[in-house]
Amino acid sequence: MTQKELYQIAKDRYAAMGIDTEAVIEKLSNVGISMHCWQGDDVKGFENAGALTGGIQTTGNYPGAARNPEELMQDIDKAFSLIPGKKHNVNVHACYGIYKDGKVADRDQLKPEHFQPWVDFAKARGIGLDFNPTFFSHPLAENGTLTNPNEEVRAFWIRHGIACLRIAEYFARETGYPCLMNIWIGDGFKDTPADRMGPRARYLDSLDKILGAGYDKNLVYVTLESKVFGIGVESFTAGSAEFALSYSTTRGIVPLMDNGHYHPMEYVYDKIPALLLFNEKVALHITRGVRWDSDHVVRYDDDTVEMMKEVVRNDALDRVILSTDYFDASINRIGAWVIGMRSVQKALLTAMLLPNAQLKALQDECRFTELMMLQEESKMLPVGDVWNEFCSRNGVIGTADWYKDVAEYEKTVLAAR
Ligand code: RNT
Ligand code: ZN
Repeated sequence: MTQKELYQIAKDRYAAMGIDTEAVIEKLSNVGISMHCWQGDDVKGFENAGALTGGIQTTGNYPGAARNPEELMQDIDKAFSLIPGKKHNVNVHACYGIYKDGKVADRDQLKPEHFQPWVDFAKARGIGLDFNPTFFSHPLAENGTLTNPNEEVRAFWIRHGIACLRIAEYFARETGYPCLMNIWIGDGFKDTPADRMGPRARYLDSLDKILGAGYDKNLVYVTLESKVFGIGVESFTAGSAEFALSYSTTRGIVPLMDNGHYHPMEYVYDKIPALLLFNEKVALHITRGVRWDSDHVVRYDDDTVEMMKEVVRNDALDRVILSTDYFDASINRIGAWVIGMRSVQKALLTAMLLPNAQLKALQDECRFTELMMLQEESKMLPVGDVWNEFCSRNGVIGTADWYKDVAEYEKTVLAAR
């Protein structure tokens, strides 16, 4: 049977359940996901800053990592050519500034001009850019950034935050798409602190000073990402969930949840609807933690599907900002991007192809056996045939054959690095 014939059968089966696959394909084609640039080079950036710090870690040394802006952009293009959907943003970190004369500007001296090649890249592809100040991998980050007890050091990082707001505004102005600027710091302590409030009070003050510099709220969505712990900061992190959520709620900025940043039995999918009741927008870093916040490549697993179900069935596609955040240096990095992005899309598709109204009604009518039955039986529906059709309409290969392209690219481009 051809793919078209398989799709036709799937379409009829879904139609019998009241689900319009044509409308779903159209809807999914319009969902943009912000793809993180840092999978391509293991979060190294272009500053030659040395080791990755801040309690995050990449493992593996698969050959072919991007070594400079040209290679990274070429690899992003390759990945995008295998990811269906209209327009996905690229999410850039401040340590990915591009210096024409080779002279790296320090973090508090960053200017829009250092990111002009990213703007050119985005404009040429008609996509948007998101941004992140980089509060790690820097000599002055050793004893904390926005929580640092040394006022001079803390002021340096505040200046960095403000410099990044200007770059985020520049991104939005130039590309025509709003720019999400996410604040995350790895500040914390390896061992039991003597003062848990002081660092948080300084963090709060630093954030107030950054936001106090002012920015165009129509252009930039500032988000704040919480975290439970990091490598080397196991006992305390300043930006805990309570801190970050209270801060974002009281300051009117957007909370960002990374699903690797909670205790293992805490689920971000359960938190999404709770936050949607109190926030106009909610942002996600979609990742996969294996035993800890390991930032493994996102897969089409229960966690991802459950998160996307909350977005879809609460009709919140325009309120939940989706971005990926993982880094695996042990496999082909373009493959890693494509697998992760497609997994999020497969999860979205699965959620869109569920009889959501019927499932909700069963819950409200307390028909819990039927609810469980239908939830389970729905898992056997031919999602894959709709996926293949969605991909081919978007000009990419739906089946495993897409990997041939990556293998070829590895042989012809990556092997020469
Ligand atoms: C770290 C956070 C953060 C980073 C990026 C590189 O635990 O998830 O979002 O991954 O800023
Ligand atoms: Zn994150």
